[in-house]
Amino acid sequence: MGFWGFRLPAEKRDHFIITTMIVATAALSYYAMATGYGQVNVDFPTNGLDLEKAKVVTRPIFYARYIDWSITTPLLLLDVLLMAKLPLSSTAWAIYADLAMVITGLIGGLVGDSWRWGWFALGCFFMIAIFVSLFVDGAKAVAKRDNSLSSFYNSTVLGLVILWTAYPIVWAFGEGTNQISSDVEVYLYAILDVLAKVGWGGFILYHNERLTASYSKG
Ligand code: RET
Repeated sequence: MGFWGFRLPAEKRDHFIITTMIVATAALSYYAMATGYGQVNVDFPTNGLDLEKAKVVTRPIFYARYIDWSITTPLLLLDVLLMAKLPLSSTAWAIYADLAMVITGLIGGLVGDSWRWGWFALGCFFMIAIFVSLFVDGAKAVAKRDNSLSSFYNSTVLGLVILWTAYPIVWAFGEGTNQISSDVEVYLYAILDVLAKVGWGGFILYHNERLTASYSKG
């Protein structure tokens, strides 16, 4: 994909370069996980804060995934933020909230006791903050900048919201409560990653001409 991108004139390359970086990062992270790296075993009680008394379960936490997300999710956001061309402060806020969401999720996964739910709640707060920036500020900015792009922008943001919301659900049943095994969790995240990176990113690339034509307008 990246190679096609380099054959395009510079002003049409943005989404290709972003998607190449996303897919390359995912490949590195899956390579690490497939070869047994990028994971730690965490002991956590399934029924309370007290590690001494509770039933303790050991579960692998794939921290490589969070390193992957901390690089790829800001890039995915950039795909839509490019359309909105928000002021730098709003773009920086969305990216900050995104990193905070991933890092609080990682800490939550590593914390052994029920305090992990505090980290999870913070992660959800940041995810909602991103959605608000995209749906409220971003949507207004696109409508003002190039109204003909509005419905495309809104559907890509809606797709993002639906796909991203599935991640904390998998987290809650997997890392959070151990209701689903680590193997099933690996499959579910893999499906979501393919949809969010290749499916969603590919949809944006498919519309690259139209998007870059709009950017050159201002
Ligand atoms: C965590 C747990 C803490 C609360 C929330 C989470 C959200 C994660 C998301 C991940 C998205 C990843 C993508 C990867 C694709 O390449 C960290 C699971 C809200 C939204 C889109």
